[in-house]
Amino acid sequence: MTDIRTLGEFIVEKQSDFPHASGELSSLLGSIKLAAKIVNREINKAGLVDITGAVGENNIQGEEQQKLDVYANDKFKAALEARDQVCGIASEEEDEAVAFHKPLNLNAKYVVLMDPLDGSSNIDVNVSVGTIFSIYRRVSPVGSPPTKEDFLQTGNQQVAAGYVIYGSSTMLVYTTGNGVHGFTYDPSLGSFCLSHENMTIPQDGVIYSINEGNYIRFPTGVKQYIKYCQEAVPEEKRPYTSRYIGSLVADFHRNLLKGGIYLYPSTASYPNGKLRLLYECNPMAFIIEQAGGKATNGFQRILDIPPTELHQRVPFFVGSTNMVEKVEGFLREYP
Ligand code: AHM
Ligand code: MG
Repeated sequence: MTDIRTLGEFIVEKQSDFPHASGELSSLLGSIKLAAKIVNREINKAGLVDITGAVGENNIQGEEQQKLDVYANDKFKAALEARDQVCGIASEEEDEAVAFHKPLNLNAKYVVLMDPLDGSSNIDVNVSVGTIFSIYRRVSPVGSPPTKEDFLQTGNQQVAAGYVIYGSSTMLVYTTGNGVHGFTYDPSLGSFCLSHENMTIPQDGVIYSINEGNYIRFPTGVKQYIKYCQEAVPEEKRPYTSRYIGSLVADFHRNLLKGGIYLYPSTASYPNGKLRLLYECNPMAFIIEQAGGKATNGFQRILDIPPTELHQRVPFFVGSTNMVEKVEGFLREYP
């Protein structure tokens, strides 16, 4: 047997990285791991829905079949409530933050913000989707329900963040502020196994990821950057390669491994960009910075933007440091 290290073992091993670690954060990550396995199992069966009963119909137990994003939301929420380390959650699938009311939850130190199934429109066509999560220590007193201030913390206060990619294989990638580590799911073992320790993103890359269908209403600086990407300058490896899956987690994961930039600027339909600061941009920004990359709204570090509302959107530029700085330069030049 080779030296397989499971996610559970790795988390325990790394627990000493935290001052005053008491195992609560490890247990919390354990609930995320469990929910990810349950969601993974369901996503793998997604193509069978037409055979076993379409969404909106009743299954054999008389329960209504749920859309997978609602299913994922319910599973993550239930797993987080069950282990008593979390006093409440906020989710892209919920209008308001959800407080957990059991006495043990009221005494818990953490809140979790999540996008339970990002890119869910891709499921019907068998394209990768993901879960994104972000963990904060509450600022309200323990023993009481969480408050708005617990959820509206600035990204630089995150204690952990990560994502699960349900792709050709399923992976969980996370950071607690001591590097970024990736684990690949082995279905035969039922375990996430350490496959990518200390992930780092190359400072430069040749991949740019953006929905160019929105080009006409992009800010001029972004248009100029796209032109720059497309120019033929062989000694600078340009033209770059365009790759856009339309699943943030999948586009981000590829760029993290290979080097590249993901851009979602303001568009005609989304004047503030489409992606949500709390559920998508902050966790991905924490991960990319820990991997040596950069994340901004074009002008300001994502992790320093004070949130004003739960479902707030921001323009998002994330990836290899030199590429993000290049687009920032164009945005400054063409305001
Ligand atoms: P969602 O949270 O509603 O799934 O939307 C987020 C997704 C991202 O995964 C993806 O990068 C982006 O929306 C794609 O948007 P578009 O189709 O406008 O390019
Ligand atoms: Mg999303």
